[in-house]
Amino acid sequence: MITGTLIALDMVLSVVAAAGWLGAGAAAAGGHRRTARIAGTAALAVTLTRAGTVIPLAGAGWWFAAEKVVLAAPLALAGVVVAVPRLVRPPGDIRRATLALLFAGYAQSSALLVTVLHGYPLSTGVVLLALAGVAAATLVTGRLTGARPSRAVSRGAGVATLAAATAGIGLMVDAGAAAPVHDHSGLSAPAVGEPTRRFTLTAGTAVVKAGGRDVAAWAFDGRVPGPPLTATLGDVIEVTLLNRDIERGATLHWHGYDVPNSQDGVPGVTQDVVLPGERFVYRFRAEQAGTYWYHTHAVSDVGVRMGLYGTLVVTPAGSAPVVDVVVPVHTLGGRLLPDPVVQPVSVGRAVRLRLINTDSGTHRFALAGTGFQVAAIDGMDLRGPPEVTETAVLIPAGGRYDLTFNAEGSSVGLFVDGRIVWSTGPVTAETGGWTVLDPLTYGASEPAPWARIDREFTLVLDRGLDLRGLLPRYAHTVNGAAAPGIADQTVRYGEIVKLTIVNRSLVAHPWHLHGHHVRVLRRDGHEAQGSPLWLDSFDVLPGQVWEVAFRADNPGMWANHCHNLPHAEQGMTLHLRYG
Ligand SMILES: [Cu+2]
Repeated sequence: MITGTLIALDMVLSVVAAAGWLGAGAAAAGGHRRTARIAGTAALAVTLTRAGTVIPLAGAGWWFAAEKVVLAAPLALAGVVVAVPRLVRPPGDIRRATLALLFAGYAQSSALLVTVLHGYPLSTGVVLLALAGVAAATLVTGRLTGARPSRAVSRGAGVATLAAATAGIGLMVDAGAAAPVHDHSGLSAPAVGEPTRRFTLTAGTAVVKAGGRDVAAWAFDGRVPGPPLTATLGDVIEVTLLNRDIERGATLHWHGYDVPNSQDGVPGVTQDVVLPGERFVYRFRAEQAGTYWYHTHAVSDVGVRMGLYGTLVVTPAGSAPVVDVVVPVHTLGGRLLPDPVVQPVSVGRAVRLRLINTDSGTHRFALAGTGFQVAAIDGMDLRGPPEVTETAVLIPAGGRYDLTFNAEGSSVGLFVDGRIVWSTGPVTAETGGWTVLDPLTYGASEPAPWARIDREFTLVLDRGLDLRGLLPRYAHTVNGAAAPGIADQTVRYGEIVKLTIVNRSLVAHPWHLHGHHVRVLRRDGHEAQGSPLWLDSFDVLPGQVWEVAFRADNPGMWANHCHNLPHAEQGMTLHLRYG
């Protein structure tokens, strides 16, 4: 069973176990002997069954099971030890079993809350809070049911509960006090020479057509996507951003383009947000050929979704002529863009489809009517890509795939999630059952350009309660913390840095490091076997562990975040800084 399924299954089992124990306790309190025994026995069975999920989870990685082994298992065991005698030999009056059964329920629930609200890593504070919760609930129940222990025990337990709760809260607040403060005042744009490609993009509110309907949008130059930017390798690109009336501000981030830090377009980190009436000039040299895109990084979850994005394609000088088709896929006002296009291509012409996913979730692309090669991923050419047919590709949020083929007599059609978006003529195809390409086993391998790792970081992705703001929020977390409270990752120039990214949540997280392409080393412990993969956006699915590495060769302060942009805005953002 895959780890993601185990995580979900274990969650279901713990909910059922907690509900079973609490239900048994409630039934006992009501004097329902039979119901109490049935519910209690079922809860016992489910509690013990969890060994079958927790042990393999621990085997898949300590991150997946730490709090289950350290806290949930002992608590569950304590519940079983206390409750089982009351189930095996129930007292004459079943109401006298209430406290024992409820104790087992509190123990289960408390551990479940730790998994749901806190996750990894487990801290002493959280353990103390969990224990205090169980003790307090048991004491209160004891009082209410009259099964109360002696006054001394009760007073002692009360004091212990209070102390544990205080210590727990204290430790959590303390952990939150280390929030980093970013200073980006020292960064400036490097001189890169005279611009050879000049563009101006004006951000503003607009009404645009999507799927034949008028949709309220935020747009560059009144269109979604914004104007396509193209350049030749070696050009100096200069883009002036004007904000006409986007009240919440705008910037330009060059997704996947490893620009100097000062040009990266992250408000509060590399520049100030560009407010209505203001402007910002970006300038950088086109040093990477390939398929990229630009988008606002100000309130990015809203701004990008509303339409503040466009494409950036850089081609090598003198490259062979091809039919070059850029397909940025986006969901605007519930409608999938682009509208379907029919573009006849004469026989013998080479075609390059540049597929770009500008949404926050994964899209499935399928090319019907021809064999094709995946020539590049995230702007980087693949090595020795073989031709495939009837194969779909999954492109994560922010990711790009370049598909190439030679036009022959028959029509070719590109489908996105089963809907045609581009074709050379009439095409019908059922692509839903096609195999999905795994880029880790596609193309010809090549050893990594380094033989050492200088520094390692682990990022455990999860959900958790964030208490640092004015209002508590259920954040998307990294290592148990949410932005801006996640510690910076500090590297030195020239180091080879390895990131291990672990997803212990129930949803996919498309990971995106700014300013660098990372090379995929391993996924779930298996070596990447195909062409070297240099990615800037990759889906870390529930239960997956990705090991990637990069050379720290682009100094500055870089965002490192989930590209499901609502996740990023709800905490899943940290920073890589050069020290
Ligand atoms: Cu995410």
